[in-house]
Amino acid sequence: MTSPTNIVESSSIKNNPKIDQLDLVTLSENIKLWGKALGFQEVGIADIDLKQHEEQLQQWLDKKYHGEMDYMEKHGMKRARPDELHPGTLRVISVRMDYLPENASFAHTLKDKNSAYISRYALGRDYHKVLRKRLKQLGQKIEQQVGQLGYRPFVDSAPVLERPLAEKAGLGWVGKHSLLIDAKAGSWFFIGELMVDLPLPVDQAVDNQCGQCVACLKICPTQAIVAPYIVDGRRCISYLTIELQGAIPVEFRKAIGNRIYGCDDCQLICPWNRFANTTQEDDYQARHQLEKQPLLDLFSWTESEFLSNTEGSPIRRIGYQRWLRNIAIALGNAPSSEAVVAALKNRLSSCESELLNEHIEWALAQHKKQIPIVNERLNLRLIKAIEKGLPRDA
Ligand code: B12
Ligand code: SF4
Ligand code: SF4
Repeated sequence: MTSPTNIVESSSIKNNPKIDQLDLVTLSENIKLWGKALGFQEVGIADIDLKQHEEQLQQWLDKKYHGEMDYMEKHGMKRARPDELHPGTLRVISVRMDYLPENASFAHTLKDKNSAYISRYALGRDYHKVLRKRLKQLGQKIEQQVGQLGYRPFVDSAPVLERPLAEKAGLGWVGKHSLLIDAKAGSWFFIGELMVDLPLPVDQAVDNQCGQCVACLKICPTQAIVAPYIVDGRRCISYLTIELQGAIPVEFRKAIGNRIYGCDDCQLICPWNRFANTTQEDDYQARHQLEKQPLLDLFSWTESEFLSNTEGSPIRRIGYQRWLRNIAIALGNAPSSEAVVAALKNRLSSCESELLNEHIEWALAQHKKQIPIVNERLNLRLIKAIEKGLPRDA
């Protein structure tokens, strides 16, 4: 995988005595070993040339696919230029960390409309913290070997194009759902990067293996994958339930079903996830049985219960009102029962916020009109596919 060419290309580096004394091939092999010892399942190295992505990134922004995620355009083309983000960067070390918990209960929870479906990446500890800490440790380890090192860890929050970088580093290919896939591990993993000022040998990208498949485009409940490799963020349930601050557009509420935080459908239908391993990290195991909690139980949490039960979890950042907003939609999509209607009315009477009340009124109207969930046939198709293809996790 490693190409020993490309080792020293800039004159400032060539004249650097620190570099002359280093065996960069051995160092890169060691970096991969240290990364794996730190709990990363894969480690690869890429150069920082993302020019070919700049136009597509700009088109994506011009179409406003980022919606309210202002940070996406704020950094402009810096996102595609790691050396502008962290001056001196020559290589990006990309890492992968698997997060699929034991007993993912995908089909079980998607089927039971009285239960809440939470994206499986969000059931345990916030991954930003886990990855950043380990990446920092990797940076320190490299620094011990080479003396002074310029490095900076990035995980998600930073405005860098993580998937194109990971693809370059040989960690997998970007699938038509826009996520990175590894042929042996599927896509249930996070990625992170360590930018370094060392001219390490780079890895080679792997071939895209999506072929003629379009399963993810077809299964998406809100048609957010508007073309192969292009996701309109504003339509994605992950954006609607996690990123969007205000009201969730009515046109998407039925299709959201019981997904109260994120969505996994495009990954669940992907044939490459049949080969995925469960995580080795205790931190990503579900807390408080969040993989299958009844909606009514979650809706009854007080704000202090919400804060204590989501401590250290990525869920916490949406805050209590948006948490209730999302559950109200799922309750609007749940089978009608006295208990559901009573819980909604009870919250309405406490008048917590205009945002929440409007969603509760919408939910109550669904029970009055007995409006069925749109895309339910799609959902049943997905459940069948999970039960057949992912029996261990169903
Ligand atoms: C913003 C964001 C979102 C947004 C927008 C999603 C999106 N597809 O862009 C929302 C909130 C919707 C989202 C949802 C999710 N996200 Co998110 N998200 C990000 C974030 C912060 C930035 C992504 C980004 O840059 N988008 C902008 C577009 C322009 O970039 P892009 O899709 O990579 O586009 C490039 C290519 O597609 C290509 N391209 C564009 N057009 C075309 C056309 C052709 C023909 C070709 C070949 C290529 C091509 O060029 C583009 C520019 O380079 C990254 C972390 C990061 N910093 O990278 C995490 C990240 C992508 N998310 C992640 C996850 C886990 C998710 C969810 C699965 C969470 C969930 N379960 O709910 C969903 C999946 C939804 C989906 N199908 O994408 C992981 C993905 C891990 C993996 N295996 O790939 C990341 C990498 C976070 C991490 N550090 O692990 N996310
Ligand atoms: S996460 Fe869900 S809503 Fe978003 S693109 Fe994938 S299937 Fe569609
Ligand atoms: S479902 Fe099919 S098209 Fe979509 S990412 Fe997976 S292999 Fe590619």
